[in-house]
Amino acid sequence: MNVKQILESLGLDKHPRVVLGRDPGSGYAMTENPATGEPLAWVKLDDAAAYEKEAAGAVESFKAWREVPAPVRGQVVRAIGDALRAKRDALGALVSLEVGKILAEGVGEVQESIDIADFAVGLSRQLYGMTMPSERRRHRIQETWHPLGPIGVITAFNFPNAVWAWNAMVAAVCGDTILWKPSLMATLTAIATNSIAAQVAESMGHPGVFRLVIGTDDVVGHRLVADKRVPLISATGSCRMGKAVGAAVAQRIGRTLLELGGNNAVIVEPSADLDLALRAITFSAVGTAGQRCTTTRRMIVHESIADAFVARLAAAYRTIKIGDPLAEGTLVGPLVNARAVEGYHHAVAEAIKQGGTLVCGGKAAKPAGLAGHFVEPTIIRAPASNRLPISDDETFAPILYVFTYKDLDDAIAMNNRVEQGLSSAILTNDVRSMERFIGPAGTDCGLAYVNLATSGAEIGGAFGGEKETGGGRESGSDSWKAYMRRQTATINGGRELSLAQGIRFE
Ligand code: UN1
Repeated sequence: MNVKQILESLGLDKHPRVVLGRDPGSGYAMTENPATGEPLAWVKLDDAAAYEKEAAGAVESFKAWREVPAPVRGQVVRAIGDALRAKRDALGALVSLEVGKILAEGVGEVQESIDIADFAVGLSRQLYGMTMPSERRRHRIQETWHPLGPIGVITAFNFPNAVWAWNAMVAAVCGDTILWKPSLMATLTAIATNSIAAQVAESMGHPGVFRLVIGTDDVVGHRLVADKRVPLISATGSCRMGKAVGAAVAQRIGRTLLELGGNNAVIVEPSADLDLALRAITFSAVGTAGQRCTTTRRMIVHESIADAFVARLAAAYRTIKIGDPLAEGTLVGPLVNARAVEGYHHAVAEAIKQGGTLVCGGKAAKPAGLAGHFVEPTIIRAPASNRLPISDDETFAPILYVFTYKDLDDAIAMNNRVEQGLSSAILTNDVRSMERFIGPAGTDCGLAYVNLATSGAEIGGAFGGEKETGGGRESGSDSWKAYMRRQTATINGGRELSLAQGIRFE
């Protein structure tokens, strides 16, 4: 599909807030094709009044939606899943076009949204509460999970479809309405995605459940975060952004669900299947051009195998095809914009200044005919001291820092040394090492992988991390509880008043 076909297949060429081919001036944001550096479209921004209209609308729609039985809400989500299935390839291509991930990953991302829709359909019949025995005769206690309210969902550019779905599909079956503020770098994907969900819901008699607010932080972001009508803000992005959002929402005693930066490491043991390790680490380190929160950024490899393994990894890196994300055979597309390329160059220069050795990569890439934001996947070895301060930062680019270890405890300490706590992995065939790594004194991250690398979670588990990653859990397992309010009801089925704790009040 070419650009025109992709936009047309999703109705974006006719969408009232999208302008193609000319800059309409102020009040619009340009979204760029990162592979060419050229504008794709201009998207109308919401002003304060437009925000207010959507926020007030989300409150109104919530009043009706919360009383729709959860399994019926599940049927709406089922139909949205089907609509996403029907549009999967087109939406996946749009994701590739707008944020530069390769087509297989763009389509994979929409598949992730379909998967969470399926999960949410089942969940709609399983919003279980507990009952517990009362200490009083003929009394009983039950917990019920009720819809929470309009949910603010703030998403980053790198998963412009799936991270919305993790939140929106689950929140919708929980009876919440969704106010989505997407990244300004991925507005077309957001418009296409939200339109699909909103149209399906509306056609089934439930207008206004899925809403989109597009705007700058000053106009839309700050309003959403400060909005007392929005009891939960679920935000994905940098640790810096999350600290600001967390503080602002805490000011009004609102709830947050934060999924922030990662600085994910893999430990490679001498016992590991190194062929498997090579493929797993390459995918996690260079996939999505290093722009996943789960990207492998650090490799901690046993000193006895380090030289040979790094050489093999570098040889694999040199064969990676960098280029048009929509073209078959490409494994690495562009970074999202020119600023990301600056961040890459800065990190590479700092690492070298700090005593790191460039093993491969380190430069901008220039695939034929494309003037976009391409860089070479890069491996940098830390000095023997294992000190490389730049590796403490999350640079959203395909840079892998290599450290060595002698003793597994030291490797685990290195894994845990950073401020972030999202994902981690060990490649080993030694059960004791595995158990140590995933045990209570092992990795401190929310996600732990064995004989896989750090990216590519399935939707069924709870996704998120500790420390500066924010502590939130999204997607599967019991993450749904974040989107509901718990009521503990005590019911007296008898004729007597008896007080808890045996208190007599006569
Ligand atoms: C993200 O980068 O914000 O585990 C999410 C993964 C994907 C999700 C990444 N399923 O890599």
